[in-house]
Amino acid sequence: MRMLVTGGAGFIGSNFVHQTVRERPDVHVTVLDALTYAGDERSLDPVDGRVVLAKGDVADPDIVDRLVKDADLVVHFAAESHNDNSLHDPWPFVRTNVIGTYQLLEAVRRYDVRYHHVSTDEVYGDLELDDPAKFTPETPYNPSSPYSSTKASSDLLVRAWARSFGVRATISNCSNNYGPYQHVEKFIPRQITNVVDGVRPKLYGTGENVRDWIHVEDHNSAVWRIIEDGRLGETYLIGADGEKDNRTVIELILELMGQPSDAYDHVNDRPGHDLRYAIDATKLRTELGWEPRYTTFADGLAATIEWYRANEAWWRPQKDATEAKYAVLGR
Ligand code: NAD
Ligand code: TDX
Repeated sequence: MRMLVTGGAGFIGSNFVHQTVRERPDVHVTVLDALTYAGDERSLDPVDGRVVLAKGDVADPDIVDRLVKDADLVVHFAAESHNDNSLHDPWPFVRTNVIGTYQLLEAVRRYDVRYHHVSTDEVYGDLELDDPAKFTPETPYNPSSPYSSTKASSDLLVRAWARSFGVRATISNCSNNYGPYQHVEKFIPRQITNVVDGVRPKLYGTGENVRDWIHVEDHNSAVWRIIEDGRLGETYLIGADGEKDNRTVIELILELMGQPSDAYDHVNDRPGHDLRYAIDATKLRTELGWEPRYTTFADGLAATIEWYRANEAWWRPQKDATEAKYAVLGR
C-alpha cells in the first residue's frame, strides 16, 4: 500500500511514520511536509531510507496532485498547530489548515483515494470545570481561537466532500497529545526544557484549565484503527480519559525532575483561553475495539522527560527563538 502522510516531519506525523514503518512493512510511506519552523527532517532520521520526504506545501495544487495521484491512502496531519501563534498571525492558519485541506480533498476526489483527516477536540469549544459532560461526535462545533476555527472549517469541508462527492473519508478529533518530538513551544516540552535549563516553568493564568492528555502512540494507534475499520463519512473522537489541570501537570513535571513542586511562575494568561477539554471515546472503543496502552500519565510523562533529556541536540536549536517569542507576550 502506498501512503501519503502530510505533516510527517511534525510531532504527531513523525511518530505516526515511525510506528507505521515499525509495524507495517507492507506500507510504502511518502511524506509531504513544508518543513516550517515546526517541521524537522531529523524527526524522520530513525526511519531514514524507509521513507521518501517531499518538501512542499499542501496548499500548492501541483505538488498535491502529483503525490496524491500515486497514493492509495492520504493521512492528513499537516497544519499550523499552535494556538498562541494563531492569536498573533492567523493567516498561515487559514492558508494551511483551510486551503491546504481543500487542495487535498480536490485531489483525492479526482483520483478516488481514501482520505483520513486528523483533527482536534478544540473544534467543540470548551467545557465548564464542574460540567460532568464530555465532547461526543454529536457536540455542536463552537471553536474559540483562530487555530480551532480553521480546524473546524477543514472538518466541515471533509464532511461536505464525503457527502456531496462520495470522497472516501474519515475524520478523527483527538485531545492533547504528549510524547517525543513535540516542539518546545507546546506546554509539556516547554516546561521540561525550562527545567533542564534551570528556568522556572510558566503557568498561564490560574492554571486551573484542564486538558485531556493522551500519549502520541495511542493517538496514532487509534488513527490506524479508524483507517482500517472506520465507517466512511464518520467522525471518531480519540481520547484516553487523561483529564488533568495545568497546575497538576507542572507540579508532576517538577517532581519527576527532582525539583520542589512549587518552583514555577504564574504568567499572563492566553486571551480567550479555553477552560476544559474532555473526550468521550465510547464510539471508538465499542465500535472499533480500540484501547490506549499508556494508561498511567506519570509513566508516560517520565518517559517523555527522559526523551527530552537524551535528545537535547534535537530541541536545543529551537529553544531560544521560542522563548524570545513568549517573552514579548509576557509569557
Ligand atoms: P506540528 O506543528 O508539530 O506539525 C505540523 C507539521 O505540518 C510540521 O511538520 C510542518 O512543517 C507541517 N506543515 C505546516 N504547514 C504546512 C504546509 N502548508 N504544507 C505542508 N506541511 C506543512 O503539529 P502536530 O502537533 O504534530 O499536529 C498534527 C495534526 O494533529 C494537526 O492537524 C493538529 O491539528 C492535529 N492535532 C494535534 C494535537 C496535539 O495535541 N498536538 C491534538 C489533536 C489534533
Ligand atoms: O507555557 C505554557 N504554559 C501554559 O500554562 C504553555 C505553552 C501553555 N500553557 C497552557 C495552555 C493550555 O491550557 O497549557 C495548556 C496546553 O497548551 P498547548 O500545549 O499550547 O496546547 P493547547 O492550546 O491545549 O492545544 C493543543 O492541543 C490540541 C495543541 O497545540 C493543538 O494543536 C491541539 O489541537
